[in-house]
Amino acid sequence: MEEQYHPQQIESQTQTYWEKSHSFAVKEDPKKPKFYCLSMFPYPSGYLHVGHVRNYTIGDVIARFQRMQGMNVLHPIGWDAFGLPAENAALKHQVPPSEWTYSNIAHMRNQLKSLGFCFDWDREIATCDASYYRWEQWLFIKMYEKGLVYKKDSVVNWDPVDQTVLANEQVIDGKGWRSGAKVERRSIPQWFLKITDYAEELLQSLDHMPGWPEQVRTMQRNWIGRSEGVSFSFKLDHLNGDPLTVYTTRIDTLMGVTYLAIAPQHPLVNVAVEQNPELKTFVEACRNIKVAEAELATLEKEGRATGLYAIHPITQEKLPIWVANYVLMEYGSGAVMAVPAHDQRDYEFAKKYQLPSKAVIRPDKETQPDLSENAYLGDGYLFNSGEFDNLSTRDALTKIAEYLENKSIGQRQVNYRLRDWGVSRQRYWGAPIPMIQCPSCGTVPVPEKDLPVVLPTGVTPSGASSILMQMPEFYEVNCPSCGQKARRETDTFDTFMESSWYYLRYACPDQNQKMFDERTQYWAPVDQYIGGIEHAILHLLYARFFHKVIRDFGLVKSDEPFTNLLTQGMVLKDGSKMSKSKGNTVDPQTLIESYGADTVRLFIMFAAPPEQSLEWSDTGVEGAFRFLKRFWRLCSAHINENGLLSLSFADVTLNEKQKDLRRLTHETISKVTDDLKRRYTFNTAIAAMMELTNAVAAYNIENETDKVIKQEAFEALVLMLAPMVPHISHVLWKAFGHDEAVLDAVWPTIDENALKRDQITLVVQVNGKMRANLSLPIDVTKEAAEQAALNHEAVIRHVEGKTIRKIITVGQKLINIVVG
Ligand code: ANZ
Ligand code: ZN
Repeated sequence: MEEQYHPQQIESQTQTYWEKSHSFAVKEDPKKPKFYCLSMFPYPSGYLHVGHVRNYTIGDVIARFQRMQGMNVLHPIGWDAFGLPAENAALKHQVPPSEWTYSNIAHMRNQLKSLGFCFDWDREIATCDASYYRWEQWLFIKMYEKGLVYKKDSVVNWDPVDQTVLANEQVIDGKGWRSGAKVERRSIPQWFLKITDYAEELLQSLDHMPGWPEQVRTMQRNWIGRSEGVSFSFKLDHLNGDPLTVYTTRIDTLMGVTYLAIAPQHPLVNVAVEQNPELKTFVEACRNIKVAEAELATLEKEGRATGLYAIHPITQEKLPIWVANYVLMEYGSGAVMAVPAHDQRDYEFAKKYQLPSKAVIRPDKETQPDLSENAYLGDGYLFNSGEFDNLSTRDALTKIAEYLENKSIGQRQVNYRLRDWGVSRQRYWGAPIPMIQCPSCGTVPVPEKDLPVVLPTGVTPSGASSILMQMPEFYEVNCPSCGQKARRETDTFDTFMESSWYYLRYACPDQNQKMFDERTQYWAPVDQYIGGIEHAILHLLYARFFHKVIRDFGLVKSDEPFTNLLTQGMVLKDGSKMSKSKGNTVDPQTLIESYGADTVRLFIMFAAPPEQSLEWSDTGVEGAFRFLKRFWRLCSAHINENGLLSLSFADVTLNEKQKDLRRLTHETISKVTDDLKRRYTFNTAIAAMMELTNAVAAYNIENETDKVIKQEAFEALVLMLAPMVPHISHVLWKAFGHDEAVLDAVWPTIDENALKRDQITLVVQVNGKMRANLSLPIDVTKEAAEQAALNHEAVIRHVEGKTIRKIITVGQKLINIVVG
């Protein structure tokens, strides 16, 4: 056989074989255990980047390994094909977004194939196909009927020059990306999904997801942000309007309230503004700035007195009401009871505007809280609190809540930081929202028989705003209910909608009568999901939400979509993230062309464990290439020199050298199996295989049995390398005389007999310094081992003339002789 390694030839030959034999197609088989392995699908931007290659290589290795373990493996791929970049590219190059998208898909599909990924291409989906999004529209209508969908006014970024709504990423320094005009905030009606109905379950399930990294679960917990508190009201002084409701998690500080703060959008502000033009200016300025929750703590606190007062429910004291920029309208009731002594934001605000502060919690019953620099946030005991004095903060939380509940002033309440999911986008390149607005009937969902609402393709945008709004042939419809002239919704879905259920559709992509069928029951849930940490919150939370909704519609049985989650680390170059703007990207295509896909795959899996960041290294790539070249040469030389032998050891007695190589072979199988199955430390698996390769290379053949033993090691290596470097393994496996393809071969089994040792290696130290290595029978006694150590000439030299004070023996590993 050929002695030189020719990756291009090997890879194209192997890929042709896979294609012809339809090797990656998978069928449901109830007799076989299933394994669903999924890497997050890509956005078809045009070219694969190294991050993609890492993502799909990890998934491919797991899928191939599980297949060799006898599992029925589903390993699909598709395209997250809607989204803004297609519209931007369309504007720039004057091509329809659909054309741009599908030609990118065609190119990237070839790139994926050239990397040898074992995707079942029969199941490929593109979310911009009407055959895909029709079921999303169907589900949305089902959710609408169930009360999980509603319409509400919500703020968008409005570009006054381009007369269009901008996505957040199109707003640069507060200005429109194309027009440069100052972006305004406008409130327009938009569709929302009631994810908050599932907040509690989404939170609770996190406790029962051992296959997810703790870090991701924590991020999701924080995002859901459950808090337990009290909601209660303050009567207003001299005003007979509604009382002012606040939400607090620290009702124990009730007696320390010195003012109230309300959000600039709070309805009560409108009352105050009427008499106060200066206040009006302030409030309007605040309303033009969107404050993200993360900024609240560091935000420069601003506020104005409203001139209104409220009455403290217990002391009946008059408290001023302020408008403050650090209070969010969207959380709790949009109003807070301010306690400068015990809340840091209130502390800073009170300091700035010289509002009074009253301490009511002290660390113990003698010490005053230190308020010189910061609020006192800790636990302790109440004081200055009348009948509640001396209660611990813990007890006070219950006692005061009960007090307010008994007087019907307030009630305990659970709040979530999680907001409902706004899914409307004023964009063209997305799935149309299947709704119709009729002047007489109001909102009417598109009837099921009229689905899908197909997005018109083949059109090229001429300006920044959505083409749909300029297409009467799209939006002029008759009301499905009364037949009158009505208007179709021109907003499209947030693209997170498509990625929230695609993993279920891979099970039955050709089903055109319903969303899912019994094949979905067979494959769901995903056993192993792989993707970037940047999706830790939104994508994964939305998919979990959809899964539970779909379960409640009776379409799947499991409670969660992804049993195990692996979040892959970033690919870095010279210590920083690869990016076009930094000019430090690596093009996978060039690497494949010069080294072959197997080298790229091997380097990526060897350079770092999957969850850590991977530092790109050209010498590392070279090293991977050299290893494959050498491995090929060793295998071909072995076959050319020795021919093929049958691997049988039944009636031969092995010598020590032979036993050693067999032991190493089977120890390596054991280690690699564990690394690939349980630990996902592919790098250490590869290191172990490289060590075994070195041992085989150094092994001299002296008789027929040596040949067999060497071949056993080679064949085990070919099988174990197959998930990582499937092309070279495919060809070598055939060369070792096997009829079946390596991807269908059975993973090597461990021969327990080969692992047994009849010798141990003992390290002998004198005063902690290594002096000798002893090879002794495994059943040697402690005394005999110590005697053998003392008899060793190197030991004698260091012990001579000295007194032996102590001999310390550590298992069958080490003997330390202490002399003085
Ligand atoms: C009084 C108080 C005293 C508070 C104290 C804290 C410490 P979590 O735990 O995140 O739910 N808050 C309530 N609604 C708010 C809003 N719309 N915008 C900004 N802040 C708001 O936070 C609840 C706490 O955040 C509440 O408890 C309230 O301040 C504030 F020593 O009430 B606290
Ligand atoms: Zn109607």
